[in-house]
Amino acid sequence: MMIYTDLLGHLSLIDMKHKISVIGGAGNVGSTAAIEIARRDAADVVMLDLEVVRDKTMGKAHDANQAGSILGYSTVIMGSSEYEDIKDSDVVVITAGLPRKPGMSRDDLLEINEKIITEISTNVAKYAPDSKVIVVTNPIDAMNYVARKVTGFENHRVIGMAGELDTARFRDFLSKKLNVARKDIDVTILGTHGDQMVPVPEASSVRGICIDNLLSAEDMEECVQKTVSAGGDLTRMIGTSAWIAPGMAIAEMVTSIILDQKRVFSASAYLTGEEQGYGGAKDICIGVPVVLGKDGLERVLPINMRPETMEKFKASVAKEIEKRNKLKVFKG
Ligand code: TXD
Repeated sequence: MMIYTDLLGHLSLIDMKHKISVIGGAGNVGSTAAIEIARRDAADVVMLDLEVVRDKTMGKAHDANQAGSILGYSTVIMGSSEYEDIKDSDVVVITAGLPRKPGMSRDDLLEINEKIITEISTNVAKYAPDSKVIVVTNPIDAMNYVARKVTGFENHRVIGMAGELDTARFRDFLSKKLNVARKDIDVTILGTHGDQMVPVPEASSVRGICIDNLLSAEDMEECVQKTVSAGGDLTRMIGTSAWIAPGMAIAEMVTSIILDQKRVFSASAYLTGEEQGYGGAKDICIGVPVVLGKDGLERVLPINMRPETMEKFKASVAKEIEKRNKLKVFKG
């Protein structure tokens, strides 16, 4: 909303709503993100999915609009299977693709999801050429790389969501160990979204008190291990990958961009080798702390890792390079 006064001095409100499109919008993560974005009343939402699930997409959009009567939001949520409908989107969120089934690793999805992300990115570049893109599909860092290459968008306009989910899980486990509120715990997680993610104790605190002062090394290691295995554990329990916390994480990132909040997230970014503190890692997308504002990914924050953390980060980078090398978009 923007307030302005007319010539007679009357105050008026102009609706300055933004537009967000969610590709894969009929799926678990996409529809949850769409509803949470809608609830914030700052943007209209297009949920786009395949023609074959058009009825399901439309039905979910109607359901979300009807929830607005109860919750009081006036956002319009539109179901669609036509790319013309994503025109003029401020942010396009890509959640389309296969999720993990129990026993699968995120990397098992590489080949099939690369095809899907390639097709979608081509359409995003055509129909929403000025948008920022948030990629969510797994394996996330590699899919973020594909989206950046195929759209041809600048680095700051293509961002991957995973770290915000991993940090949420880490905060939950730490909160139980420390018996303090989750929201008073700040953590950073670097590296690939997967077994080689790198929770960073030296960049984790309870209201600024370094976590090392509050937790034994064994308890910290237990929380780290639970965080690393959390996605797989939930997939086993639910039968598919989680969607509630992922949907909320997406909505937080979208909100920071459209309202120019400049909030800091652990997120997947394309590194050029110039970023300070990341050992010169380049030509990959990987999790680092970033500032999200109206231009998308406005800055990668520099970090000073302990030697043992740097070792883990380098191993994570090596793993991501392996994955990138398998991508069609990289091999050409
Ligand atoms: O932290 C993270 N990044 C993640 C990522 C957290 C949770 C889930 N993560 C990944 O998101 C998961 O491994 C999958 O790769 C995606 C989507 O997971 P979701 O649980 O939402 O999967 P669903 O429910 O199967 O939804 C996928 C939707 C479904 O409606 C398909 O019809 C649609 O994607 N789909 C497509 N839409 C448009 N265009 C194409 N080509 C397409 N292919 C599938």
